[in-house]
Parts: sequence; C-alpha cells; structure tokens
Amino acid sequence: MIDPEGKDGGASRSNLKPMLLGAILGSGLTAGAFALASHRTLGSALRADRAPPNEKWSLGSVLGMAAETSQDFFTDPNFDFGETGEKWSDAMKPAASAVEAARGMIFGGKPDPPEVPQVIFVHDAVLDDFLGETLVMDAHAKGDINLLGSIVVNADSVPPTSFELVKQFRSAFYGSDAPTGNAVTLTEARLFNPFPIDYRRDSWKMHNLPVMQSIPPAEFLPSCIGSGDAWLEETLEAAADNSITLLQVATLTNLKTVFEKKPYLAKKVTKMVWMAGAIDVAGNLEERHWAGFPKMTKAMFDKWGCKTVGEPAPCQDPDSEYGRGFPEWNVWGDVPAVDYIFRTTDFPIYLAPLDLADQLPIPGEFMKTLDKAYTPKCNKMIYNALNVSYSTFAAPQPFYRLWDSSAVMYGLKPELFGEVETTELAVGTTWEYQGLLIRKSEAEMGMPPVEDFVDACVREGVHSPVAFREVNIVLGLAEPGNPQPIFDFAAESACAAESNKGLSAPTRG
Ligand SMILES: [Ca+2]
Repeated sequence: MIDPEGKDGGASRSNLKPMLLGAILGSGLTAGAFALASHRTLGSALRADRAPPNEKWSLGSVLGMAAETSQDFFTDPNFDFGETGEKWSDAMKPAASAVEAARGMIFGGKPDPPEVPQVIFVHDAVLDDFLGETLVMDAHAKGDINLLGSIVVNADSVPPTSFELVKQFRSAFYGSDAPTGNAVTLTEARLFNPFPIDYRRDSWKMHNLPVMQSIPPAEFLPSCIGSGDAWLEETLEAAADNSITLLQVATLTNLKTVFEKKPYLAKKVTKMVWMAGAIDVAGNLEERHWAGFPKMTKAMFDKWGCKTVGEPAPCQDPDSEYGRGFPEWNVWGDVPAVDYIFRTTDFPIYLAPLDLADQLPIPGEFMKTLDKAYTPKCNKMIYNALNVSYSTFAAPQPFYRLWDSSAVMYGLKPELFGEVETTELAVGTTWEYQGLLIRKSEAEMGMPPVEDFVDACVREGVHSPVAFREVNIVLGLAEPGNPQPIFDFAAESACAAESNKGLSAPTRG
C-alpha cells in the first residue's frame, strides 16, 4: 500500500492525480474481477457465518465506498493535496481498506496482522496503570510495538489528575525531545456502575506526591484533553483490518460506545488483552462499600450442587465476607458493555483475570526486585515515580497485586505466562448474578442455569437469550509458583533505560 509519510510522500503534485486514478481504478477493477470470478464463493462468504451479527456490509457497499471516495476526489474543486500529501492518504485509505475487506469477504480469510503490533492502551489511570504506561512506552522505544496512544476511562480515578498523570509520565519518559504521536485522550463513555470514590481518589493522591509534582508539565501535549471516542474512531477507520491490538485494563465502556455507532470497526482489531473477571476465585467488590453486591448465598450454594468451597471450582464460600462476591471491577463497572462486546464481536480476547493477578503480589518479592532495579542508566523520574507510588499505596497493603500491569505484560511478553484455557463464557445480566463470568460447561451443569443469569426482560425480542463467546483465559505463569521472571520484566521496564534517547516521532499505523 501507499505510505503517505514514507518514500512515496515525495511524489510531485503533477503526478498525484494520475497515480491516484490508476490506484483507485486498479483497486476497483481488481475487486470487481474477483467478484465476477468468484460469484458463488462470494455468496457463501456473505452469509451470516462470515459477518458479525450487526454487520451490514456487502461487496456492493464496499465498492460503493471506494467509488464515493474517488468521486469526491475528482469532483470536489477544493480538493487539495496540501503540503504533506495528507489529503492523498485520506483519499486512499478508505479505497484501500474497502478492497482489502472485499478480498476478505470473497476469500474468507483475514489479512495478516502487522509484524510490529499497533497498540492502543485503554486504562483508568491509577498506580498500576502507570507501570502499564511505562511498559508500553518502553516497548515502543525498543521497537517491539508501535504505541498509537492511550485512552483514559473515567473509572478508577478522578479527572483531571487521571489524564494529567499520563501526561507527566509522557513528559518524564520523553523529556523535551518529545514525539508527536502517543496520543493521550479521555473517553466520554459513562460507566454503568461507578467505582467507589475511596478507590478513585488515589489518582489525586498520587498526583500530589512530591515525586510527581517535580515532573515538568508535558508542554508537547495539547492543553485540552482530546476525545478518546473520536480518536479511537478515527484511528480504527484509518487502520487496516485485523491490525490493532487493544490492551484494555478498564471497563469495556469506550468500545461499546464506538462499536455501537460503527460495528464494522471491530474488524480492525486483531486481538484484545483485557484485565478483567474472576473465574475460579472470588471477585473484588467489597462488602464494606455495600452488602448488596452480587454474591454467593447459601441458597445458591445448595442449588448449584456445591459439595464444599471450591468443589467444583466456582463454588465460593457463602459464609465469608470477602470470599463470596462474584464480579471483578472491570466487569462490574459496565456489565452491559461486556454483554455487548461478547455478543457482537469475534476478535480474539485474552482475559487476564484475578486468578492470574492473585499469583503476582506487590508486597514482598516484587518490591524487593523493584528496589534493586535502579542503575545509573535508568530514567530517574520514571523509576522514582513508580517506586515511590508503589511504596506509598501498594506495598503496605497485603492484598495488592499486579492487576492491570499483568495484562499489559501478557500482551507484550506472553511467553512469561503459562496455561491458557480457551473456553466459551457469558456474563450474568440478572441483578443477582450481574457481572459473574460463567463457562458454558458450568451453565450446562446449572452453576448457575442460563434462565437464572440472563436478564430476559432486557433480551426479549432483541437478541438470542444467551451469548456464549470464545475467550482465552490466561490462568498461569510460565513456571508455576515462580513469578520472578514477570517481576524482573516489570522492574526492567520501570527503570525505563530506553527513554529520552532522542526518539523519532512514532508513526501512526
Ligand atoms: Ca485500572
């Protein structure tokens, strides 16, 4: 394909129209020829099994899109290539992705994902998310990924400190020699169940630490925070099919917002790694916030046929205050969004649940590893910001785990992790089971039965009563019982030795 910022960007203006005409006609003719030659294949490819439920695409609409683009170009008297050739690339992108989609529909396959993952990091901006930010910036600096940008969800943090912290980490990492990419945005999407304010204010506390206050403001980022939804839509529109990796360590709220508007954009995603859920362990809602959270009761324990706690695995202790709640916060925060994504998308999901994070405690060996990681090569601002924040907020709390950063690390280095269970999951939508992730095999055994956990009032006449969806659950470490290689990877990134080395601006994928 044509690279507007690369070697073809220097094409002279007089050459551009004929070149573009050739490209569009060529693309259209190629797709048309495929359509004629593969009429029968096309028919079957267009059947529902190829298209996600909400998708209204057809080869006709795809080719129409390409034609419309070229028409704009040839009929709009104000159409201008500008100095940078941006218009040219704008005109080409829909045509190119239309042809790609047409090929996909005819031949049934997805294009190969890019060699360097094109990453969007979606998080809610508190403590562990900033080890995540450092991990993705460090991986970007090493050339392992292309970080397109971060989207902050207004969930487990409070604005403006949430996105100000992201800007400070960018500033500390890049210094004044800052790249123009690596967007920082805030989604307008609203959660269904808000996080408790005593969790959220931690971003305010972190922002007020002297170690954070000493970081100079990120002059290179716009003072107004951009719309995470508009940015995501625009970025996905411009991306090739099967090209975007979502590292999602917040609720799925922002994805529902964008995919509801443009369901076809889900095709741009090659995979999503999501920190969420509690599979065979208790969730993390706390009864001190509210005793009414969905939880295992004695009646359920008996109805499920539980023999004892953990036998079978989903049987939580109905007598324990802390061990019987079902949901994990990134699910509970927006259960309708989980249900929507499960029903309407088919990109691979890698779930990093509490079952995994439980094996990665912060107090103890992780803190020791982080303490020892400092060398003169480290970026002192980043290293100190993380070390002081973890020492202040996490180290004194025995329950603290590498929650969100475990998902980020899985996304970057899956070889550090072990057992992955591929299974079909649904999410509970009735009030008493809201947010419980349920394996199909468990539902078939009545743990719980489908009619108990699917909200029929919501679903009647809208969707099928239950949607199980294939999910890959990351359950273990590469070496069972030994989290040290993961701690080492985290600590090496926290040192941020690759930062501020005169990096060139990251490119938009
Ligand atoms: Ca988070």
